[in-house]
Amino acid sequence: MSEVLLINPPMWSPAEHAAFSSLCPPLGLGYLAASLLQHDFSARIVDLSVWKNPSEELSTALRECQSPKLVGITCVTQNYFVARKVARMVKQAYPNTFVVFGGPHVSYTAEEVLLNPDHNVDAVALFEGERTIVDLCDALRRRGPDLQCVAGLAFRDGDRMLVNQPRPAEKNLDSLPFPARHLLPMAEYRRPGTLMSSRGCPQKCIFCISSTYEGNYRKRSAANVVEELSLLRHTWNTKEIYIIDNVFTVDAQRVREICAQIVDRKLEIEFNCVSRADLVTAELMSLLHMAGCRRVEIGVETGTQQFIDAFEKHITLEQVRRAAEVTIKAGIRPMFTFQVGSPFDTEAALMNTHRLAAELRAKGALTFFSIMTPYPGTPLAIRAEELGIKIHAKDWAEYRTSNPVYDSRHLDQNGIRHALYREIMFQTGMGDPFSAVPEQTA
Ligand code: B12
Ligand code: SF4
Repeated sequence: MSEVLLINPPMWSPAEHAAFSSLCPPLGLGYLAASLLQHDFSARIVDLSVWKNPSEELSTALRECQSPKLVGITCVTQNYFVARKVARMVKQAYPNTFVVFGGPHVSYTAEEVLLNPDHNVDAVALFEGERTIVDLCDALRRRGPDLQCVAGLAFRDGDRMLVNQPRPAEKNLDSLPFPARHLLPMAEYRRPGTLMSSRGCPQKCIFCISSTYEGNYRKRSAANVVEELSLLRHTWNTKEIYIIDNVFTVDAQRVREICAQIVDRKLEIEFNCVSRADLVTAELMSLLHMAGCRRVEIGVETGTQQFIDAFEKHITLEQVRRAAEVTIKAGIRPMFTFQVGSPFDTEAALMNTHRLAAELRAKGALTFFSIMTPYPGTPLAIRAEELGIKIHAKDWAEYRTSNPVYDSRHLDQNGIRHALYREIMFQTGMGDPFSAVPEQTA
């Protein structure tokens, strides 16, 4: 029997089997569980994304847990409605169990979550959750819980929502215990070796929630990161590591130290990470390669410089081209990511984007395309009217980055969808996106 049950709902997708199912462990729940264990609460994690029959799996877990005091459910925008179904099943089984939601979607939509007439969610943990869930468990353990003393919590009080004082983001990330991977079905993941060495981001690109959701950029020390890498390598026997930081290379000196320690400790791992075009240097790429880095992801978004500036991304197309050359020369394969359908995109500008991607592929880079999506909390969503986008989505499940949810001033939803298909057709050799529209001089 566990006092706390943490649940990752299955990913929903119109595709028969979501490509993201069972891809990576839900590290957020791993961190929450580790903090609970550290404070002597018993916890269990049920990752419904890995099992073929999630409802059956959930019923079994609920039976085995025998009336947990607290059930914590995580979700992103796309699977929010699945999370609600999970909450309903929990409340049907145990009406007195306290149900709390957390994660990037609900932190910005707490009122909608809590004031939903089904009343299956009692509270929402806003933003970072390690300290909040421990304080909440403490409050629930005491008779007559005083929820108002739990910083970072929003909760339902009759028909209204009360929001407590905000919880400051953890300054000392080294003080957090490593994720409780022993509570996760590690053998079921296609990429079990994930690690997060920093939180937040110093930039504030208008389509991204990372800088606001995770707050100021904070980093773990090199020694603390390498300790976890060593654990992944030796305890979990994972040679392939995915460093899932928003931007791993923000602090070049820390990256140098991490690389040196990986080599000194003979970890013999291969890893992927994320950088930015303005942070790529020959020296850093060469050190990363020596430490085992095989792929670096770099956001470009568009082939039009003035749009990059409007996204407040603070990189130049020149830096992108240089980053491709420098990275490839160091023996690392860069993957440049693009988004079609920004508020500024026109047919001609999209052609610039297709052209740039083709140019980078010709140099030996990989490219990945998605559709710009106004997730709650992003400046893109908050400034929708000013940016001239009309959001048509009626359901959060439509927010999938492969599905356009708005018309912009220049392109309707179909035009945006078409841009993604055109790129895919071009990449698979089924069409030529450059046939129709002349190059734009932006
Ligand atoms: C790794 C990753 C993935 C991986 C693995 C996802 C997984 N199983 O966790 C893959 C590649 C599969 C993936 C896919 C997608 N992802 Co993703 N992903 C990330 C990334 C980079 C890291 C997630 C992570 O582990 N963070 C570290 C932990 C510590 O943070 P956390 O999970 O947020 O949890 C903390 C708090 O949120 C809170 N918390 C979270 N849940 C709960 C629950 C309770 C009860 C409590 C109390 C607290 C709490 O406490 C935790 C500890 O502090 C984030 C960006 C980011 N920096 O977080 C994007 C991010 C979560 N992904 C995002 C998106 C959009 C997607 C996709 C929808 C993309 C797509 N369709 O193309 C899919 C959805 C699939 C899915 N079900 O997750 C968005 C979510 C935005 C939104 N509002 O939905 C993010 C924020 C990226 C971004 N900047 O926009 N993703
Ligand atoms: S897109 Fe990348 S660089 Fe921009 S705010 Fe998000 S994480 Fe930071």
